[in-house]
Parts: sequence; structure tokens; C-alpha cells
Amino acid sequence: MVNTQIRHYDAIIIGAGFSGLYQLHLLRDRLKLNCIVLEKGEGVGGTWYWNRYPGARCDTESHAYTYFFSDEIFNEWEWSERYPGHAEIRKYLNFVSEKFDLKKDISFKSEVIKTSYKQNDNKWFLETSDDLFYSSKFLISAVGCISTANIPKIRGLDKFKGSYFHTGNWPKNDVNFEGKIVGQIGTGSTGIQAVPVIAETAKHFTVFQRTPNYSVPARNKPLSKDFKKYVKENFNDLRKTVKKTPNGHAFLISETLVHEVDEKERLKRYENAWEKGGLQFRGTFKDIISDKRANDTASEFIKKKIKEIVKNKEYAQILTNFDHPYAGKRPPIDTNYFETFNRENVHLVDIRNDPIKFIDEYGIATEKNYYNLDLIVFATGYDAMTGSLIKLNITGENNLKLEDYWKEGPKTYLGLQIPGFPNLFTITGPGSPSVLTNMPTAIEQHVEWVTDCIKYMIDNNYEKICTTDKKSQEWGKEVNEAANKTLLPTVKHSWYLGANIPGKPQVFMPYAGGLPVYKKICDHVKNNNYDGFVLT
Ligand code: N01
Repeated sequence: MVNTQIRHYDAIIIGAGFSGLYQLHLLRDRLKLNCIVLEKGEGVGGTWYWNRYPGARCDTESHAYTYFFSDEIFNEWEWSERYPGHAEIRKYLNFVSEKFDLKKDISFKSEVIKTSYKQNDNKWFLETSDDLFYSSKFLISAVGCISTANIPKIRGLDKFKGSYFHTGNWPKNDVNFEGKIVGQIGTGSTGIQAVPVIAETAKHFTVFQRTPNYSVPARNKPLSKDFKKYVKENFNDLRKTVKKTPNGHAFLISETLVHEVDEKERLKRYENAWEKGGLQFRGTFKDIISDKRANDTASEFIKKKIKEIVKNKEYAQILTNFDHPYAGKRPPIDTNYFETFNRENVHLVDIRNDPIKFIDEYGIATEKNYYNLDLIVFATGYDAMTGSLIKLNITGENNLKLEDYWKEGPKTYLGLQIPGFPNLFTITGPGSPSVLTNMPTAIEQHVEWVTDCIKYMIDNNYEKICTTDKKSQEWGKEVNEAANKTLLPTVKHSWYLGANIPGKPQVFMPYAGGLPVYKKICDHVKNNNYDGFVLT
């Protein structure tokens, strides 16, 4: 029987990943609000609860992919590898949850299916998949930016007799590839991590690539005792660094422009960065992301490296036939990705030249060939940034549906609030730096801003906060201007633009001006009585 009793809270938080956990801690333990987190999964972790695919690991180095708000957590936790794997991140978030006794206020297996604002009550009403009803004054979405998996609509997939999985909804019990003929569609950051691991046990493995992707070696390794000691002893400096770099990482971006050094010096710097590995390759020169000529030098360097690694000339050509600048899409890092194409059991198909036509009971048909398969891996990305918010089925003031309001692309002020949706805050929402940064750093800034804002409202007896259409239009212009100073909007198929989802409006979604600039803007708004928001 459906229990229609409504459970009331001061604040409801949706999602128990990095954002939701920290938001719960601050609202409950600092502001003493009565809160609950509604979480679809059976445990904490957010994106890392679902991303358990082979090779799933964070691209941010572990000493930066962490909460910085608590010295205690930082001192008590120790990462084991240069880049944390998915299981270790879940362990970390469980450790944090236990430390602050968070789980008692999280309702697991509660997917929010309907969210409506009732004007007369100035309250949000929510309905969950477990047939429960909730209401609250404040609603905080902490649903993540890349959590709505996208399986492309390929004709015949429903007829396929083997198994298929999307990397972002990976089964909890490991998938066994041994002796299997496997196909993988998609070679983004995820696909590039999965390929080398799947190839180790699959009998035969076909990778279907549409767009080649630049990748730089991750050079993952277990952390030495000395490095762990260094991290503990330099916590304050690391915290300062992640807060002052544009991407929120613990590495600095060079101040040197590509053409300020001669070719010999340039190659030396790229070579060092390649050997060191990791996302910091893009920080080798200041203008890699902003100047096409500078970018070409990085692109050529990576191309040459790939051609040196991949022995099969045809594959090397397919893997380097780039149509976009390096780091114009989110740049992946890898462990033996290109080397994997030297294995005898691995085959590469260029589906730009030989597109997939359909899937049937036994495999994938391209225009020119047919591939028998036992198992298909979809590493095909996400309906990023807006998908998970729209899925909450949100109705705001005057029965305004979020889906309709965002028909031509997301409109927000600072990526924090949407006009017409009062008292709803969106952690790392579209229009904020989010996916262009190390996520936990961006998350901490947002969660703290939202907490300060709610505190200000309580202290000053305000009941309602909402931004305006005008403000969201102005912010939209700033987001575009910041993007246009980079090469990012020149990439036509990027998920930053929503171009990976057929029919999705194409608007550059994240704020590319860097975290410190963004934080300064948010602080200015806060210090001026939340200028740009209407408080009543
Ligand atoms: O998804 P993607 P992802 N037919 O959208 C292809 C984060 N992340 O899951 O490029 C054939 O980047 C598509 O081809 P194309 C990170 O922010 C973080 O890899 O559109 N192919 C592409 O190759 C990342 O950017 C970590 O031509 C199709 C691939 O599928 C974000 O998640 C680790 C297709 C999708 O690539 C998403 O990465 C991993 C179709 N119909 C990921 N549709 C960390 O370490 C799509 N493709 C934190």
C-alpha cells in the first residue's frame, strides 16, 4: 500500500556523492537543520557508486581528489595509488560518512521521480520510487554532472542475444570477459580506461571508434611512503594550490607561451610532461587551450608518440586522425591504451568510415562488415550536466517545467540557481566551472556558498530566494565569453555543448573562466547581500 504521509524536512538533498555528503554535513551539523539525503543507489559514492567498469579510476591525482574542508579527514585517510580506483573512492566516501555519522540521514534506494514547488506553501514536494513523499523548504540537487548514461539508439539492440552494459551502470558483480568475443563502442575517457583491461581476458576484442582521442600516459603507481609523508606534511600548501589553480588541481599551469621557447626546448618540455604523465600535460604551456597554433604543437607531439607506439600502420592512422584540438574535449589519460592495439586479440574499427548500421541477435553490422559478439560494452558517455536534473521531473513556480524552461539550453545564475525555481540550489549546475575542474574542489566551493546563503536567509528571516531571467541571461553571456577565450567551443561533437545527445540544444554549459575567478564572483554576490537574487 502506498504511504501518502509526507515527511517534512528543512532541507532535502538529492544524491549521496561528494556533493551530497558534504552538504548534509554542513546543513545538519553546522546549521542544525533537519535534513535528509535521497539517494537512488544502495550506498554512498554518487558517480563512483555506478562507475565500476574495468579500469575505472579517477584522472585526478589522489592527493587532490579529496575533501579539503577537514584536517581530520585528510590526516586520517591515506590513498594507496597515484590515481584512486573506483573501489577506493567508495571506501573513502564510506569512511567520511562514518566519520560524520551521515548514513543515518540518507535514504538509500530512493530515486526521486517527481519534484514540485508549491507556491502557497513555499515548499518543495518530492515523490520517490519507493512510494514515499517528502517536503522541504530548501532543496539541494547534488546529482552530479555526468550521471545519466547514454546508450545510443542503434536499431536492433533489443534483439541482441548476448549481454550489454553501459560503463556508467556497471553491474556490482564483476563481468567476466574470459573466453568471450567482446565489442566496445566509445573511446572517451571511460573507453580508454576500459580497453586495456578488457583486452587482457577477452578472447577477441573489437573497439568501435568514431572519433580518435588524444591521450597521455597516466603513469599510475602505488604511492611511496615518502610521498604519503609529503602529502600529510604539506596539506595546507596543497589546499592553497587547489584553490588557486584555474582547474582546481594540485599542479600549476606554466606561465610560458609555446612560441616563447625554441623547438628543442619545447620538445624537451613535452617529453618531460609525457614521462611524468597525467592531466598536467595540458599545463606544459599557458596557451595550449587558448591558441590553435600553440595547441597544434601539443597535438603533433602526441600524434607522433601514438605512431611510435602502435605498430599496425592502419590502426595508428585511425587513432591519430584527429578532428579537434588537444584538450578541446575532456582529455583522457591512460594506462597502456595505445599499446593494447598491438595485441593479437584486439581489432580496431573506424566507424567514421564504416558506420554502424544495426545490431542483431549475434552482433554488430557496419556498412561494410559484420562482427559476431558475445558482449557489448557501451562507453558512450552521458546526457551530461542537464540530464540528471531534468530526470528529477521538476516543476517550479507557475507550473513551469524545468524541461520546458531549458528547451533551448540551460539557464542559470552562476550555475547555482534557476529562475522560477525558488529555494532550489544546484551543486555544480550548468554555468559553473564543475566538469572543467577537479570536481571535489568545485563541490566544496558550491556547498559552502549554499550553506552561507541558507544561513543568511535564516539569520535575516528570509523565506524565499530566487534569481531572475535577466540575471541568468547576463550570466549566460559571461559563460559564452569565457568559453570563447578558449578552443573548447570549436569542438563540434563535444558533450560540453550537449552535442553528443541527438536533439539536445547546443549551448556551451560549463564556466571556463577558472575556479578562482568564479569564486571571486560568487563571493562578491554573497558580500553584497546576494545581489542578483530576490530575497523575500
Ligand atoms: O564519455 P564521452 P565518457 N556511435 O562522451 C562515443 C568523465 N570521466 O564516459 O567522440 C558511436 O567522453 C563517442 O564518440 P564521439 C570525464 O569528464 C572521468 O568516456 O562522439 N560512438 C566517444 O568516443 C569524461 O569526459 C573520469 O565521436 C558513440 C564515446 O562514445 C566524461 O566522464 C573517468 C556514439 C563517449 O565519450 C565522459 O566520458 C572517466 C554513437 N552513437 C570519465 N555515441 C575520471 O577520471 C557516443 N559515442 C574522473
